[in-house]
Amino acid sequence: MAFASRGFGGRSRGPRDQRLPPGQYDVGSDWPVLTAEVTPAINVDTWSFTIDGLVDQVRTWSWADLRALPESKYEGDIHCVTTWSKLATDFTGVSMDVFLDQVKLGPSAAFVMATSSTGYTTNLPLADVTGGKAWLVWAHEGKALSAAHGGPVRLLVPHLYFWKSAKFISRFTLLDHDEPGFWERNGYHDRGDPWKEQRYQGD
Ligand SMILES: Nc1nc2c(c(=O)[nH]1)N[C@H]1C(S)=C(S)[C@@H](COP(=O)(O)O)O[C@H]1N2
Ligand SMILES: [Mo]
Repeated sequence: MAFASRGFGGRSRGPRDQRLPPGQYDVGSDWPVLTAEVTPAINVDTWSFTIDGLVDQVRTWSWADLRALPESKYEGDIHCVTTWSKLATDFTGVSMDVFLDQVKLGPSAAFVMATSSTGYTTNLPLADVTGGKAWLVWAHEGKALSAAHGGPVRLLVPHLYFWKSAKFISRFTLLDHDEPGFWERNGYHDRGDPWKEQRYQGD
């Protein structure tokens, strides 16, 4: 019998996939939806993204402004704190560096609060959204990002747990201090590095 050679239960005895951070499993081709709020209907004609706070001039981009910026792609993995990881996926958008280069950051700017049009917030050190580590994305695996997954445009910060990737992104506020966002006030870790298993406060 075929399964006899693989051991009981048919579970793979192969080495653990090196792309999986500790405590994570591979969801395969699925992409679970996790939203703590009602999914809003946002259309590209009214969507906008603003950077404010510790900047010389507040700046707002429309959908047309966004699409006129240089595109780039993230090809790699994403990790949700609820233990699923999605491996070898891809997103298309604009690097956060491109937006931040277009505003003059105040010298004391060190953190950002990302805010969604729904009111969802999540905090990030500036260093986690610069240097090619964060994007505003509108497409996943070549298709328009669905509303359930934060479309038309979401934040993507794939090196941190996925609650940092705010769906329906509308605003980045530059701060000189760290402030907890929605899940961070409700017990999640302040930074959320999956490789350090920073799931909850105190991890
Ligand atoms: N605006 C908004 N963004 C959000 C959330 C949310 O509830 N609202 N949930 C976060 C959490 S906890 C996760 S795990 C991911 C889930 O994204 P997905 O539903 O596309 O998998 O979105 C994050 N971004
Ligand atoms: Mo999550």
